[in-house]
Amino acid sequence: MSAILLAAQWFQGARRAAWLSVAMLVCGGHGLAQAAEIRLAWDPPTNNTDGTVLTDLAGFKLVWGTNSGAYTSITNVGNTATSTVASLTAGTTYFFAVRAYNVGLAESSNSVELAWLAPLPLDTTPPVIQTPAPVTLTAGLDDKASVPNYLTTLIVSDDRSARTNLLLSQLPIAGYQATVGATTVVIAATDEAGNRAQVNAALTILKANRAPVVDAGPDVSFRLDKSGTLFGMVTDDGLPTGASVVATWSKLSGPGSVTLGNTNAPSTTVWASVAGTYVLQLQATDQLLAGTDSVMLTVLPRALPGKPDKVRVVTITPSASSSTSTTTTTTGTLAP
Ligand SMILES: [Ca+2]
Ligand SMILES: [Ca+2]
Repeated sequence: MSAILLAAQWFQGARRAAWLSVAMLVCGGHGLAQAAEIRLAWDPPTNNTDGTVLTDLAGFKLVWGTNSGAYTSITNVGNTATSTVASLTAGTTYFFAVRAYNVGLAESSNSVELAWLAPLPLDTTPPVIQTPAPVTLTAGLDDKASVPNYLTTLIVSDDRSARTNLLLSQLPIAGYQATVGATTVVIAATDEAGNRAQVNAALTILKANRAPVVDAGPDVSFRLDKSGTLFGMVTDDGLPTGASVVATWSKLSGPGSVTLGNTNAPSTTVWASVAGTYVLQLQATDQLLAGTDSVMLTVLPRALPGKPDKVRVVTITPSASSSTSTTTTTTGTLAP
């Protein structure tokens, strides 16, 4: 509320003009949303323009408009020095003046003009935030992922405050390393009047796919005429979801060919075509990533029968042509 002193030039009939002070009391209100009203008051004149005492004051007329000096509205308020103008548009500047008239309906000139900006109602409406679409990220091998910055693309508005004047925030903040699982990101906006709104954005962080873990088992040794057993092992994290893990044996090096009972079974029987040292690789893939390990085969020569003891004479039968009988002992070795 404020009191403003105005000066008005006062005319009445042929009497001399006189200056008088007019007090205009201003009170802005806003009983309705986006509407305002003003209560005006002024000091009645006491003299005519010629300096004589004003004795036949009959009333006042209040004029106003939205352009200075161009009054489009007028109200005869009668012989009272106050008036209220309602239903003014909030946020609009109005210009008011008042003039007096006497019983002869002679009017003074307008008082000094009063400019008044109809105040807007208090802002009690918080900003409106559009909830961001759910976001799904894949974690790194540390099972963490960086929280995105939601604020740069946030769709938010307010009835009064410009977007650039809104105070925006998000928690966890952008760049925070969130762990695998579901995370709720709270996004808030506060307007210039302090009204706050918030929404929850859904952030899902998926565990990273890891390659199958492959163990080709202990080195194997067997003879050529026998078989060996590979004790490989494959494990996987089950990702990608639904993908089957396929294991495959292959020969990396070795002098001959290798035959496996099942080339896709981590544990299986193995034969070799020739003796020697072989390196076999077991690889397993989950369709996206693969793991490998190798095992050494030592294929020993075929086992041979042990050689007989030395030859010895058991009996000697004289030949028909021989006339004498002789006893001898002979030794030898069998070829391996
Ligand atoms: Ca607001
Ligand atoms: Ca995997």
